[in-house]
Amino acid sequence: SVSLLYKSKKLVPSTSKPAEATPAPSQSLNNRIGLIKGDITLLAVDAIVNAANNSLLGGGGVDGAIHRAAGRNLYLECRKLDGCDTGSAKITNAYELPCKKVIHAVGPIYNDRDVEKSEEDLAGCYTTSLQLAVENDCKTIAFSALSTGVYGYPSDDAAPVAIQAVKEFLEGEDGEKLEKVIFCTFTAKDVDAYNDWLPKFFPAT
Ligand code: AR6
Repeated sequence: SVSLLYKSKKLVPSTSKPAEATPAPSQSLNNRIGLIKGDITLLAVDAIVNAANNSLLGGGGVDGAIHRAAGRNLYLECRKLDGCDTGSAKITNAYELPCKKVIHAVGPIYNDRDVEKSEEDLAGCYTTSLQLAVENDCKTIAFSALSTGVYGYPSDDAAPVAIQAVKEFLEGEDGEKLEKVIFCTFTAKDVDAYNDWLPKFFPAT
């Protein structure tokens, strides 16, 4: 099952303002961020973001789960993509998954001697994925916690990089084209990290 963990307190506009008033950007942003815990392969959003590797040919963790649930046609499409650079992403169809598209992002293998490069590559995954979503008319997108499994990125360091990149995108030129960005966590350490960091970037005023 998939449980909803984070929901902005401000779901409806304050009655103290006229109904036609445009909500402040920071206020409307809150309603467009979600946190859940569960299996990303079950989500019927427009796009889910896979934690892939440079080959894009599958692997363990969430990548394995996505390929198993999507079926062999996903593998066959991925074979045509010629891999993907670290810090970037490519998009495919979703086949037997309930979502419409799969975005395969290649997070960095965490390097504690070059944290800046790890941060840059991780942020690049989120920004590229959001851009691909917009270009493909995907309005709802769910991210797995990229790099925080096999690739060793500490959850408490990865979460603020992910949240900051998403916030910047939502505030940017194409941000309004996205209705909902969901962080899909799977383990307690990631749930804890997002519960700590989300209110700092998206305060529920
Ligand atoms: N739904 C959502 N999240 C999941 C699921 C799931 N079904 N299964 C695991 N996670 P990882 P990485 C979480 O290791 O660190 C693969 O072999 C997991 O708890 O899947 O980016 C690839 O092919 C963790 O928080 O990806 C690459 O070679 C998060 O997904 C390599 O691992 C990411 O963990 C990528 O490593």
